[in-house]
Parts: sequence; C-alpha cells; structure tokens
Amino acid sequence: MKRPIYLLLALLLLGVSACSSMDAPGSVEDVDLLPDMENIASLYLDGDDDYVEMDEVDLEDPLQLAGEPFTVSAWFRQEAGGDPFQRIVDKSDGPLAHNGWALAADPEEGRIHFYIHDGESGADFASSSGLYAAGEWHFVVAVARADRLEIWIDGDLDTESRYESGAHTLPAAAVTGMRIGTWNHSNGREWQGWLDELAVWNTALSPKSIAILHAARGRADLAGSCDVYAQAGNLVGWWRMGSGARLLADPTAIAWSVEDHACGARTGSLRPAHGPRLDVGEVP
Ligand SMILES: [Ca+2]
Ligand SMILES: [Ca+2]
Repeated sequence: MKRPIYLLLALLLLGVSACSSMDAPGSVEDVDLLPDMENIASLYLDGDDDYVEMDEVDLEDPLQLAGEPFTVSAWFRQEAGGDPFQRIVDKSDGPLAHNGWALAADPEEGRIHFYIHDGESGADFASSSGLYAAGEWHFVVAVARADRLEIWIDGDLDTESRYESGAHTLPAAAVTGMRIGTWNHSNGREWQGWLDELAVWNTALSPKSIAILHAARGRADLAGSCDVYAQAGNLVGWWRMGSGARLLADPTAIAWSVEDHACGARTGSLRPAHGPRLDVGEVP
C-alpha cells in the first residue's frame, strides 16, 4: 500500500520516522536503523578464561526482572568445541541460574538453554537439537511470557523447545552477580566465539518485534522509538560491544569496557583485562 505524497511530506515535516506502518511481517523499515559504522565490532571470547564482569545486581536494578515477563536477545557466532553449556549471559548465584536467569548455547548439539529460577524452583528450558550451526552468525531471542517460555532462532519460534527440568517460572528478586560469557559462581562455562548486540527488556517482545530485529541484523536502534517496534521504554540493558564512534575516538576503550547504551549504564569489565577483545570488522 503506497502512501499519498502529501502524507509523506506531512510525516517529514513532523519529523516522523519512516518506520511507522505496513501490515507485512517485520522488516527493517519497521525500526530506526543506526548507521552501518555504528556496528563495526563484536566481542570475542576465547572459551578458556575470558568473560565480562558486570558486578552485583542490587534489588532496585531493572536487570532483576523479578516476577515479570522479560526478553533476552543476542547475536552470536560460536566456534566448534568447548563447553556444552556456554553462557551468553548469566545473572544468578549458582548452577541452572539459581536465583536469577541465564541464556546458554551448546555448539556440539546446536541447542539453546534458557534458565530461570524463582528462589525455590527453576526451569531449564531447552530448544531442539540442531537448531543452529557453529561457525555462523545467529540471532537468539529468549522470551519469558506470563504463562510460558519461548526460544526463537533467526526469526523463527522453535516449537520443539521443552523443559529439560522444572516448569515455567519467573526470576527471583535476589542480589546476585552478573556476567557476560560465563556463569557466576565458578569457572567452567566460558563462551568460545563472538557475541554482539546483547539486549534485555522487562517485557515479552511480540513476534513482530522479533521479526523486525532479526531483519535489522544488529543495526536496529533499540533505544529509538517506532510505532511498530515499541519496546524502547522497556529496554533495561543493551551491550553493543563497541560502538563505531566511541571505538574510533578512543581505541584504548577496547581494552577494558563494554558500554551499556541503555538506561542502566552498566559497564562491564573485561576479565582477564587483556583477554576478551572487541573484534573490529566481525559483526552479524
Ligand atoms: Ca556491535
Ligand atoms: Ca583467555
């Protein structure tokens, strides 16, 4: 459906983005895009001892996600081999995301695990096997709705996902640590490969928003407004793994920080300090 020219002019005069509209499945036109130069790097972790320390998440922090629907998404490219329960992100104080939530990926089986624990009991919600292949970029979205969990890969819902253990629940309110690329309480679940555009919302994203974000391949302005992708106000964490302008202005930033562009401004510390690297030129 084409818009009359006077309507386009009116939208331009009002400063309204072209993202508004259309009933087609989500496309890049449904979201504000950042310039390509803003996504020039991703995070590489070696699967041995590399991770990003995000420090303690206190009770007032929106990353608690306590008792409410939420969404975690990330672009990833995993190398073959390594640990079968490699963490993309983990906010917890024990195995199986005890007292919190976590997202993991098994490169051998090509399976995603979405863990949630409410303080008393938990869920290990796992995708089907062979859902993705190592060595390629993929987009995972884990959604905790009020009554069920979902795992989406590359824009499609995995309808075969099921509980390896436990049943549906939502996260506890608990002070725990948080890390990108491993779990919290000991070594052993280190990520081997690349991570990019890790994002967390304190709401369950719609299927259409998931399709839009997949189509944008890491270039969506998650903090931007749009009447189709309308979750900017629910964005509680967004780790771009080095934005273009910042990296180019200060290349030394590579050595120590991963900037959070969302409301929480939670900046991670690379561990060990000269281990993980922001990999310029490697993006989804
Ligand atoms: Ca990036
Ligand atoms: Ca290392």
